[in-house]
Amino acid sequence: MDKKFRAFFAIDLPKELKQEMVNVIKLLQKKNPGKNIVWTKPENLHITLKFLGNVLPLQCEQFLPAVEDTISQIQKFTLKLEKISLFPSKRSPRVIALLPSPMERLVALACKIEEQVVRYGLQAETRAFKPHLTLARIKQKGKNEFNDIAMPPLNFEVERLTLFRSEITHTGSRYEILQHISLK
Ligand code: 3AM
Repeated sequence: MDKKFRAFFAIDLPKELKQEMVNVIKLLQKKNPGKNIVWTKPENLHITLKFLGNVLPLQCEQFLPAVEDTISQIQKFTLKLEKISLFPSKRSPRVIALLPSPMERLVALACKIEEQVVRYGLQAETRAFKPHLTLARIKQKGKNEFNDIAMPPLNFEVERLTLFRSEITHTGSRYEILQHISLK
């Protein structure tokens, strides 16, 4: 039997948008130097829809056609990235993220994916799904002052989802594209 690997479904960002995000990250870095902040590498910028955990190649072969069938019936849509948000709280943030809207579209996509993958033995998420684009993780515990920036709203067309393989290395996560799934 082949070895399990870590995988997740996400919305990858178009190249041009990644460049815009690099500019946003640079502005944020300038306003928030130091502080033990690990900024997301441009190639890793994504919006997670469903973290699958460790999956077998055989499981992937089984759920992928089912996910493709469902997702290919959903219309493409425009996503707006405009608001910077801090998780879990403003006073003691651990994650700096951008909130995409309309969130309902992403929640619907995540539900559709989950409906299919649980049929093939994967776990349903117990926590509420809050769509976000992680810009950085703050490694410092406790109260952290965060300086926000004004940013122009960035729009992009969501035309496909991506199944990523994720590997944790000593220099951070490394993501490999396994499959794109186009929306209608
Ligand atoms: O979209 P972001 O970067 O916030 O935090 C992990 C990352 O989310 C998340 O899956 C994305 C790709 O690695 N993740 C990692 N482990 C997870 C878990 N056990 C998880 N999400 C839910 N449960």
